[in-house]
Amino acid sequence: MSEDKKMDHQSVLELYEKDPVEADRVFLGRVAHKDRRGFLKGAGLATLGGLLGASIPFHRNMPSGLIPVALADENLLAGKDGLSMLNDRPLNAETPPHLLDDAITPTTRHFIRNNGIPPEDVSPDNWTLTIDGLVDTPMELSIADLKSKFEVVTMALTIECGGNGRAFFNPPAKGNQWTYGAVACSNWTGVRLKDVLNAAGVQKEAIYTAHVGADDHLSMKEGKLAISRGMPIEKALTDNILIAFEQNGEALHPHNGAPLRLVVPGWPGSCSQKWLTRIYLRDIVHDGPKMTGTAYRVPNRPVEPGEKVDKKDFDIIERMPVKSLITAPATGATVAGEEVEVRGHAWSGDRTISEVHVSMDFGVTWQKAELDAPVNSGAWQNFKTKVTLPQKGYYEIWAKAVDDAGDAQPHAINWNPKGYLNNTMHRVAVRYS
Ligand SMILES: Nc1nc2c(c(=O)[nH]1)N[C@H]1C(S)=C(S)[C@@H](COP(=O)(O)O)O[C@H]1N2
Ligand SMILES: [Mo]
Repeated sequence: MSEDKKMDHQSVLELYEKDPVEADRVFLGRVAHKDRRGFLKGAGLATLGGLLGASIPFHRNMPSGLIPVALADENLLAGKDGLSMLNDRPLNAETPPHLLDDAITPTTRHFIRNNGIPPEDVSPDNWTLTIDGLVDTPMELSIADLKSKFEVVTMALTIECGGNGRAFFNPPAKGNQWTYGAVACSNWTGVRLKDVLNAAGVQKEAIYTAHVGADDHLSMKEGKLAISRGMPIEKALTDNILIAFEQNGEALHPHNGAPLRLVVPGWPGSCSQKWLTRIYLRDIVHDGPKMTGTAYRVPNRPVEPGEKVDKKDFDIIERMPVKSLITAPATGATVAGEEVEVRGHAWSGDRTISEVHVSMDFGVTWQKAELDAPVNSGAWQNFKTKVTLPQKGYYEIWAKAVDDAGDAQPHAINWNPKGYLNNTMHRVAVRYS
């Protein structure tokens, strides 16, 4: 924030002098590719004028944080609809719950969680995926190879960021302050990871996958990865993990990993490597960026809110916990009649949801909602019910999902230092007037 303030008083040229990468971000709405980093530098105003198709008589008045409206189609959230931006570098944006009402999340409403800077050239024709490490036959596959050599399947798969709900941690946890909307269930078309790994021949020493994407680290240092996570080989060989090249019947959105990504439903979103270029098999637990330390890990024992926990007491997060989201009514809604339809989705890691209960009296009484079966394994389940509000006034609608192992959503956050796995019940405010 204070940095932004300082920059307001610099001219365009000064900003390019001092920090060309930041200047690109400010003026182009993104960071230019490494070969063209700071490309307005030197040419400066003339180039900016060129982009705008005119000189800028009042350029001295332009606050440097101002993106010229004429460049607005370079908008960071182009192709997205109604998302709220939590951070612009790296780009992180979540979707308000009422915009997640569809059974299948439209691409325009699929959240964005970037750890680094997305690649610029995402043409599907030049893309290759390398499968190597502890496999019998290392492979380099184009997207056309994937389509022709393996069965192509379409599945609805839920991706939820491990940090969804972090905003409600007390004491707060550092990181993106996701509220509810770092979750989505798009239709993904691709090939099964399992089929590709089996074709390469999984060697018996292989215990873990390692995923590599083409995005740059925030530092833009050549070869430095923003994130590289993996999963146990048994998980990687399950049926519902896709190497996807289509999202809702079209090319992937550039921020959702175009042209190729992993989709690992039920586990932290970070397993679902975007801009996927390589998967290698290892005989150790993968130790790439954001696999080690306390990243995507929680204490292996109950801790008190605010407690300092030794690194060695953290375990890697595997399946995500049971959770639900109320997508209608929108919180803050005013309803005219006593009968209100409540809708939403529920999901639980690798399990299925067996029941969703809804309350409108602060959890004293509950009614069972109608619950759909998942359209396939890895998809969230839709629920709906009608509640009857006894008289005019303020109500809270709560939802509580229960999974097939009997786990239910808690009231209180299971606090952990990094702010992961908040699966507390969703509450929405409704006024009947
Ligand atoms: N290459 C790459 N893959 C990535 C990430 C990333 O920063 N780079 N972010 C991960 C995280 S933390 C999440 S939650 C999901 C989010 O997927 P989405 O942005 O398509 O919603 O992508 C994962 N895959
Ligand atoms: Mo994430």
